[in-house]
Amino acid sequence: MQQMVVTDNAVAILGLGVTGMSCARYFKHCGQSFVMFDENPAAQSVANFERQFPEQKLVVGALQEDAFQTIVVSPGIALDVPAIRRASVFGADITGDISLFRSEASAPIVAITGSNGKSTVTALLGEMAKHAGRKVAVGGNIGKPVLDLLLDENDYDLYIVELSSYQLERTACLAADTAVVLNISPDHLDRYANMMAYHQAKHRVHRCCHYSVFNRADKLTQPLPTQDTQLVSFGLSVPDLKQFGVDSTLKHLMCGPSKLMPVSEMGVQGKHNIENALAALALGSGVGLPLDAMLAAIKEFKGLAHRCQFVTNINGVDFINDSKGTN
Ligand code: UMA
Repeated sequence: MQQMVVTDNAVAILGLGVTGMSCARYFKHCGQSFVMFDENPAAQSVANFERQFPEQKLVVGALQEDAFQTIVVSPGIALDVPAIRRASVFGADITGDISLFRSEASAPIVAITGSNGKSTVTALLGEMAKHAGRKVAVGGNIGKPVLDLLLDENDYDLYIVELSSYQLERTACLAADTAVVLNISPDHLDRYANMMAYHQAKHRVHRCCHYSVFNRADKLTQPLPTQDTQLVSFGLSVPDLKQFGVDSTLKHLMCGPSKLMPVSEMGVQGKHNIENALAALALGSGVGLPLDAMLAAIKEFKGLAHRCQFVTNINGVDFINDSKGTN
């Protein structure tokens, strides 16, 4: 990994959660000192930080807004709080871990966002890439912070990252090789002024992207076409040439006029999972995954625990565990 571009010591990290800790590991690796801020850290997090970074300062409290050139803000912290706004006026670069990752990552990036299903599509695409023999790293909002992927010893040739609107809103230019907004429904409206602001945050995933995927049934997912971007759609309808969909009886996954596999052979069932599989096929095609490897993964994939997970059927009623789903 290359060295960080920041040359002076004026770096702050806001938020001592998993993102903040991954930023701390990253800066330490780069030989960059920093100050960590958290308004209300867990006692265990403070102990971990002090043990792992005894030479770095931890401030429990608000940001000193005029003291830093670069401020890396954890996703759970809103950007419109007064201290961050004032720091921006003082000329600080307000950023997030995804921007740092973008500037260092040398392998192609597939970026997945949406209101629902993003963890499932991220995990399924990861399985497809493994089936294809790729050295793939999977992370982001799904769990493992992206900067930790850079610090892994592995020589990855593909990154698959799930991104939340919080992460995207502080990422200047993602320039993913392939990206998707799976669907958009009202979410996180405690953090956004209105749906438009949430929509705009999600669509940052397409900035400078080479191959953008969208959901034909959800117009809000469609990016504005640009000259350099190839647009590919997926949806529960009969697809046009080179698009992904199903036949009119919903019995086969299709690419254009070609039947890919019977829906009945999928490892997970339900219309939402057909959509997830089609989205993953479209994304995988964008980074050159072979069709046979992708279909093999769809057959084997059993879904994620606690996400639309079939539990049992009692007296004809299906019981589904979706306790980890966003909505
Ligand atoms: N904090 C402050 N001031 C604040 C708010 C928080 O100091 O105003 C501090 C807290 O005291 C805490 C730290 O910030 O110590 C937590 O930071 P964080 O909320 O950014 O959480 P992380 O632990 O860094 O986890 C984040 C994501 N969390 C959120 O976006 C809220 C995780 O997504 C993600 O897995 C992780 O980074 C790695 O990328 C979770 C999530 O709920 C699963 N995401 C939402 C979703 O999926 O809908 C967006």
